[in-house]
Parts: sequence; structure tokens; C-alpha cells
Amino acid sequence: MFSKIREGLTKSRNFLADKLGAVLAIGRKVDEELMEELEELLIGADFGMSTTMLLMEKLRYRCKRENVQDAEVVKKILREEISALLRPGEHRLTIAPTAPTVYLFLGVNGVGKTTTIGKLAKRYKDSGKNVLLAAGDTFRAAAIEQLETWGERAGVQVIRHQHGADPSAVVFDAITAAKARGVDILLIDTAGRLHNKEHLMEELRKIRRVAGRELEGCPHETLLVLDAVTGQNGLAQAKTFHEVAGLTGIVLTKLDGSAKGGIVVAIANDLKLPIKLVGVGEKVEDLLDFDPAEFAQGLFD
Ligand SMILES: Nc1nc2c(ncn2[C@@H]2O[C@H](COP(=O)(O)OP(=O)(O)O)[C@@H](O)[C@H]2O)c(=O)[nH]1
Ligand SMILES: [Mg+2]
Repeated sequence: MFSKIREGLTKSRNFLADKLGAVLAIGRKVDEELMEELEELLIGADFGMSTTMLLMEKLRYRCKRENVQDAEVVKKILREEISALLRPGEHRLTIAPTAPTVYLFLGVNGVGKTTTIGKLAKRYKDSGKNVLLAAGDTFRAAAIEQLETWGERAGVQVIRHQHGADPSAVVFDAITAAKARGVDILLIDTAGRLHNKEHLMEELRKIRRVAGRELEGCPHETLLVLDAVTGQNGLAQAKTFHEVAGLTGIVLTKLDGSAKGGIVVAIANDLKLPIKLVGVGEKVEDLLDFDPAEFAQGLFD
């Protein structure tokens, strides 16, 4: 597991480690010049302005209080503070006290919602759970087929309607089926358009209303899927979805393709939302649970 997250962070680490090594060179004096170089480096690695400022504030304070003379110690403190910022809440997925547990997946087109659902379905199925999928992306016919392909691969059933159908009707049927069939985990896919916020808001509200009415506490997780490659843009997307849908966590995909792993810290800190899952490739096994300490270490060590 540890090597997988390290592998997923290879590009980010390659980007950060050398530069960080230069700024925090062994034997270098810990002074304001070093702090300024470090600040620039964090901004360049997509930590974002507010998160960088917060990290630098904590770093300056601790270096002063702990009378740090050694650049290596600055690195250790940086790792600790990053790890702390990555814990704004519970990073494990919630399991409902009584089955079924329902997760709703949101996000713009192409970020990896359907793929993540497919990977997760396989994981739960392999661990002996009864899994059901809901094809809530009725906007494109191909989206329904794509989910069915993942369903076949994982050996789990898919509740689907016709292309163009009301997604909340799919959700209603899926929850009804989940209760009737003794399903443990229901994973709901949705359409990804964001260009019309009003429409999205209306559709998501309806889905949530139907879900909450049919099953107490449902959905148990509302997860925003974000593509790590989009960097700061993802942060703006996340804010919009959070306003509309009340997110409980983030799934960060395509970490394998991104050199700007700092975005993870920016998201967790700016939105105060935990990262719950990380995608590190296109294959079914390329989905990891998020561990803040491992992540902070894999980012530059
Ligand atoms: N490299 C990589 N590709 C991914 C990952 N997750 C998804 N993808 C790819 O991203 C593309 C879009 O994924 P899809 O699930 O259809 O996105 P959706 O529109 O949000 O449902 C597909 O080609 C996936 O194989 C990941 O973690 N790493
Ligand atoms: Mg999709």
C-alpha cells in the first residue's frame, strides 16, 4: 500500500524533492531568505496562496520557538504540518449502522467518477459485500453503458433507466432495489455538467431529497471526484459543488499524472474537507484509501 501511494506521487515528488533539497540543503542556515525560497516553492507546487501562507506561518513560528538551526529539521516540521492540514475530518468512508450504505459521486465530466465507482465496486465485491450500482448519469447513453461494463467486470448489478431519464427516478429505484435485495453498498453515478449551475443545483437537490426520504441518513457520503491534474481549477469546482450539495469528502483521481500534489493540501485546508480516496491509475486496483501521514511523506521523501 505504501509503495503504491509513493508510486502515485512520483511526479509530484520528482517536482518537489530536488527543489526542496536545494532550498533545505544540509548545513544551510535557517533564515528569512530560506523561508522566502520555501514559500515560492510551495506556491509553485500548487499548495495555493492561503495554504502556503498558513504553512509558512506555522513553520516560522515553530522554527523560532524550537530554535531550529538545521534545514533538515525544517523539512521534518514541514512534513508534520502538511500531515496535520490533511486531517480536517474523518478520512475513512462512513459505513451506515444498518445496510445499505449509499455513496453519491459528483464532479465535472471526465474527472473519473465512473471509473472510481467501478474500482470501488470491485473492491467491495471482492471483500464479500453485496454491491449495487445506480446509473444516475442519464445525460449520455454511453455513460450508462460504461457503468454497465464496470458492473460486469466487478460482477455487480446496475440499476439503469433510459438515456435522458430523470436521475432522481434512477436513484429512487436503486434505493428501493438495494433495500429489497439486501444490498450492503450502493454507489450512485451522476452526470458531470457544471456549465449551468442552476440546473445542476436543482437536479442534485432533487436527488438528495429523494435519497433522504427513501432511506435515513442517505446519502451517507457525498463525494466530489476531482482530477489532480486540473490543480487550482479543481478548487473552484469544489467550492461550487460544496455550496450546492454539501460534500462530505473528496476523491482525488489521476494523482499518477500530476506533478502538483500540493493541490491535495490546498483542497483539504481551504474547504476543510477530508480526502477519502485517491486514484493512481486507470486499472481496477489503482484506487487507494487516503492516509495523511503517508501522503505527506510520499510527497517529498
Ligand atoms: N491515469 C489515471 N486515469 C484515470 C484515473 N481515474 C480515471 N481515469 C481516466 O479518466 C478518464 C475519465 O474517466 P471517467 O470515469 O469516464 O470520468 P467521469 O466522466 O467523471 O465518469 C478515463 O479515461 C479513465 O480511465 C486515475 O486515477 N488515473
Ligand atoms: Mg461517467
